[in-house]
Amino acid sequence: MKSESDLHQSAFQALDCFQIEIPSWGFANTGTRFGKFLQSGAASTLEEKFSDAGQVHKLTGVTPTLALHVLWDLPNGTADAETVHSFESKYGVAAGSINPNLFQDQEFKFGSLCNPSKEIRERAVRHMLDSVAIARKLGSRDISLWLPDGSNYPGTQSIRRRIEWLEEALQKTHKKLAPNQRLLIEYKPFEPAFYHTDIADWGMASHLAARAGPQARVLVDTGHHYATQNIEQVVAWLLHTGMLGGFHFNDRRYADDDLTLGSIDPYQIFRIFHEIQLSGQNVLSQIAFMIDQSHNLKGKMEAMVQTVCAAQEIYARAVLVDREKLAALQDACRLVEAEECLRDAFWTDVRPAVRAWRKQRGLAENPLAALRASEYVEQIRKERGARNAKGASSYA
Ligand code: LRH
Ligand code: MN
Repeated sequence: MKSESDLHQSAFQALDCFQIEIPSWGFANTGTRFGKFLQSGAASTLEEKFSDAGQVHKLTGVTPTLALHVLWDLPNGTADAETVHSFESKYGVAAGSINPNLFQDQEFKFGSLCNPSKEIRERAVRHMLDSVAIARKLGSRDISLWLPDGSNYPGTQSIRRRIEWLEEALQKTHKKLAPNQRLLIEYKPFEPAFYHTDIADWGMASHLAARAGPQARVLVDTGHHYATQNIEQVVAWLLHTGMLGGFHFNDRRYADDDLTLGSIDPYQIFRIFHEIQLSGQNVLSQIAFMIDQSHNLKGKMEAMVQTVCAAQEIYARAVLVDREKLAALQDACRLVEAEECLRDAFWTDVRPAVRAWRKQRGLAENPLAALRASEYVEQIRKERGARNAKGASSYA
């Protein structure tokens, strides 16, 4: 059995290869259908989003990439590549996953890749191919697709024909991928559609990824599950079948609430990280850790730094599980001892170890306190306040 210091040593090593991608839209003024509470320091230009991401990476050392949403961040498509490269070198953060926007154009009212109109489907596929071309130009590995497509009333759309159109569209997209690129398929059970959603669960996403081609994988957004669903079991199956491509981490009390990771159920994220640890370190490079949150009330910079720190701490705890001992107790059906073996790690306060890891890497031991001391938030409030008071141009 591993000694205390061995376990801590493994937490240190684990933290060395822990990285998490942050979303550009996490810095923007976002809201719910009932409205937006504008923050004077919110980012709305791509440069401001890179600046904020650069600050988070400077403080935490583990967020080297920024997820971009095509129509929100790259309205000129591949023509924006030079601008992106200049921001990458200026702010020390690289463009990460490229997220197509197939959910805001009026013509996608009855669907995009699944729309009954062949013409509209072709326009949606073109947006997918543009997104692949942008990712190639920026050197991004992942094209991360979420589709709102679905319907609101029984009988109003053909679920079967939409599956065929989707398979066709994803195969066309997969054909355009460069050898190092991946197509991540994100599922969601409902919203904005409230009768059927075309990619509603992991099984559908897994089938579509397998049918699209060998570089397609499934993306698990932790907020995209029914409240009663066992998410770590879904993760175990996707790891077992080799179809897990990555995560959108957030937390929720009810549905797709996009709250900050670990704020409601930190044990949930711990159980997911534990399943990943059971697959060993070599799968890590194949699993994209990304944050997908909407900071409607919390200060956006604070919420992002808080989230990254929480993810590090919960990840380090999952690494502490004595998996050898646990496997023996599980197979011996020593239930309480097995449960206590898992919970011991969860209840271990790793914060001193994580602070020590940060100190050893020349990083702020307490990034949230360092953010406050930096007065970065005050600075961006001054710079952006007047503009933001007028309300933002695009959704994020
Ligand atoms: C959909 C989603 C998707 C993003 C969006 C911002 O709910 O999770 O990943 O495109 O949020
Ligand atoms: Mn998501």
